[in-house]
Amino acid sequence: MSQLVKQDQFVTRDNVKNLHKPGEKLITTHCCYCGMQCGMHIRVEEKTGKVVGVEPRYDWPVTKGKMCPKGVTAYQTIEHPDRITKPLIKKNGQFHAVSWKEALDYIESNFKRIQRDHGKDALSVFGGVSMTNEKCYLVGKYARVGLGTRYIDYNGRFCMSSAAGGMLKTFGIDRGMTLPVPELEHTDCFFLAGSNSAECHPTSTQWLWKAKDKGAKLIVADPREVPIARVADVHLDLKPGTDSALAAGIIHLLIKEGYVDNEYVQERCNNFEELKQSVAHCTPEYTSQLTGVVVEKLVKAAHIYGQSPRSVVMFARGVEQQSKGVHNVQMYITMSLLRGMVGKFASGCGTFTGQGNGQGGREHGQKADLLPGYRKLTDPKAVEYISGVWGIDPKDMPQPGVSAYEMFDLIHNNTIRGMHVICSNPAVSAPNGNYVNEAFKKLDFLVVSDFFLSETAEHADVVLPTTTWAEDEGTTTNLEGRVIRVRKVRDPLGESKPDWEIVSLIAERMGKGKFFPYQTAHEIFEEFRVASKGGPADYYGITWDRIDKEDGVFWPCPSEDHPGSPHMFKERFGTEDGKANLGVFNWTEPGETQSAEYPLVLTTGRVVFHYLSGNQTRRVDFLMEQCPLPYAEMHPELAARNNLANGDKVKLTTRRGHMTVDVRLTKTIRKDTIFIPYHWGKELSVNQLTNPALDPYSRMPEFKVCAVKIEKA
Ligand SMILES: Nc1nc2c(c(=O)[nH]1)N[C@H]1C(S)=C(S)[C@@H](COP(=O)(O)OP(=O)(O)OC[C@H]3O[C@@H](n4cnc5c(=O)[nH]c(N)nc54)[C@H](O)[C@@H]3O)O[C@H]1N2
Ligand SMILES: Nc1nc2c(c(=O)[nH]1)N[C@H]1C(S)=C(S)[C@@H](COP(=O)(O)OP(=O)(O)OC[C@H]3O[C@@H](n4cnc5c(=O)[nH]c(N)nc54)[C@H](O)[C@@H]3O)O[C@H]1N2
Ligand code: SF4
Ligand SMILES: [Mo]
Repeated sequence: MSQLVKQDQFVTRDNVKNLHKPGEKLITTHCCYCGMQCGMHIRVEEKTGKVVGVEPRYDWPVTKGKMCPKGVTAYQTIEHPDRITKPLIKKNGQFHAVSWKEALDYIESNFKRIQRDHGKDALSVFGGVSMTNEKCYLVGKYARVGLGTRYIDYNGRFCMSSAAGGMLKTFGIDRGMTLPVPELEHTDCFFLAGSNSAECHPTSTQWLWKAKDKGAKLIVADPREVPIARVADVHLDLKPGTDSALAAGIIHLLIKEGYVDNEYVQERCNNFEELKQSVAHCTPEYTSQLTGVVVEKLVKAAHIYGQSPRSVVMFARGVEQQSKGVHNVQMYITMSLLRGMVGKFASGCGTFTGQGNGQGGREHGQKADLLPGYRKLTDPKAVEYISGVWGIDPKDMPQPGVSAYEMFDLIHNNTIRGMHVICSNPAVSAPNGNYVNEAFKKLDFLVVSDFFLSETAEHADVVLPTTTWAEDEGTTTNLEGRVIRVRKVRDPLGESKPDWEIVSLIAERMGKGKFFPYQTAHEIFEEFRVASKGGPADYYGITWDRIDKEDGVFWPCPSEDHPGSPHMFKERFGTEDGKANLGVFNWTEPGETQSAEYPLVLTTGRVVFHYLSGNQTRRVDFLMEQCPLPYAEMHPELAARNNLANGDKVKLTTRRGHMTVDVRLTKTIRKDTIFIPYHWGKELSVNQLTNPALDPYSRMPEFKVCAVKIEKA
């Protein structure tokens, strides 16, 4: 993609105003895809009730009428002919449409059989966060109360877990950004690390352009010269897997050149002496050796960053999806703390939340060790409180389970026999794909809830048709921590049902119906407000009415008269002593390093035209015309050394698998690195190659670094 792309090409312009025609109504909602959660209206023909298009919402304060190519075409998935509209049961390798009663009977008998023969924990749930808060909350309750299993985890483990881990360790609370997005306009310097924001959060760039027009500086750390790096003051083209060393090198210079805000650090941070010692040897020369970034660029970046009165450090999956992801995040946050930025106007740091509800979805109990409100399952008080809200005996609350990838290990060793996948497509998106697909084949019984038949659903015994985001109402929490409203645009297509209703129906079949009495999503929101009350992610003061009146409400918001928290950490941090814990540098190599046999680095990620496993965007004609297939992005010199030309087929092999794709030449990537986007399945899935080395704290797999060899195919 990158070479062809010009800045801002991805964002709709002001001339699309007022797209709707007479006879259409506009329903105000948000895009279903990324964490920007762009404000939009869906256009519905009044006479027929048909969904006919979208119109950006100009008065939405975060995105101001801008949208990207995925968002403006998302409406085409709502009534798409590929939608699954009836439950499907697989018999003799073929799917057959059946009634809901038949599907539920089948699930009930198999779930009960598995639990009778192998115990409660033989069932598992694999969730996702393209769902509303109400659904995410209920999926957690479904696993623990409805099925009574400890094994639940979700696709956010592959997404936000290292950011969460780094924030928790440093700040004591994990809320994606410490400042609201519109304030970015008033920043003097952006340090973007491992974020391809022009392609992945395209509507965020408008704030950066505004700031740049006023003279703001931009530093980008990425092995590729991503679109936004082309307007950077410094592009730090580091070798994948070396972020902690890069941050340590910058920190070394900040300390040496006197750019540290000593008063702030003394008053508000722990560990400064330990940090200082740990980076004492990180001279520009040493840093350059580890990262591959030339000394001049390191020094220039440190001076620009150190001299800026207001700065923002933002990071994304490039630094987080590593077996050292948490440490990387700690080190980048530490850069922001040393400058005294966190808690101040137009300054601070944050992560670009990935999925639409990547923030809210990780707070309410889909994670193996968390209960709603970001409570810890290992904390007896939290278990007691949530048991009270749910009306169960605390003794019946299951223990913490294992992380998303580790659930596949438990399938391989026969601990897990049945799984319900809700809102995820791990057959494409989990690392070490061959192993993961073998696990799906091995399962005794697999249920998948989706509205399109995904590669994961192809393995299923039962597929349950869910509604899209436009056929139900509820809330999501955007990348800022702002809780917003998603509205119902039309009735469920065919016999599809919202996820909250589906898990309630199964819970009822498992004899737990009295814990799932809901008639509407709003009733679930009201319960979950109470469940979050007093927890770190406190939503108690947020109501749907307030969200409508106030353009969203930021958590924490402990009471209805509390204004919400657009800024975090103004006076104290969320740690016990109220101080932030600076990172202490500890260099370790990525899980896999280059060798004579595997001499190159493979990294993976996204293109602007597709979303995640591609199960939605691969069905939109316009997006497929723009980007039909994956490819291997590589430098012309690397290609020439391997006798490869643009468009040739290249075979890539790692210790776990191989694949063949087209070569795409570009000078915007390091000469030792290859990039492949991951939005396709089966033989086109780059996850056949990726390394499941996990971060010890967050259990995030190393999607961003592995060792690879290439040959002409
Ligand atoms: N178009 C589009 N937008 C999306 C999505 C999508 O699928 N498509 N998905 C959404 C989701 S869920 C997410 S999580 C976000 C992801 O948003 P991003 O994290 O911005 O996207 P990625 O492409 O995964 O990775 C970002 C960059 O990391 C760089 N990188 C690779 N290795 C390293 C490294 O070792 N260090 C550093 N510093 N950088 C490295 C890559 O070159 C890449 O440009 O996007 C969201 N928005
Ligand atoms: N190699 C590599 N792999 C990666 C990454 C990478 O950078 N490189 N990034 C990782 C990241 S950050 C992420 S977030 C994961 C995402 O990976 P996945 O979880 O697989 O992402 P999606 O494609 O969004 O899968 C969601 C599925 O649920 C369906 N769906 C959408 N909305 C709903 C809903 O409301 N209810 C239900 N029941 N179904 C719904 C969609 O049709 C789709 O099939 O991939 C990870 N995998
Ligand atoms: S994908 Fe993200 S940036 Fe694009 S329209 Fe949707 S929410 Fe906005
Ligand atoms: Mo993600």
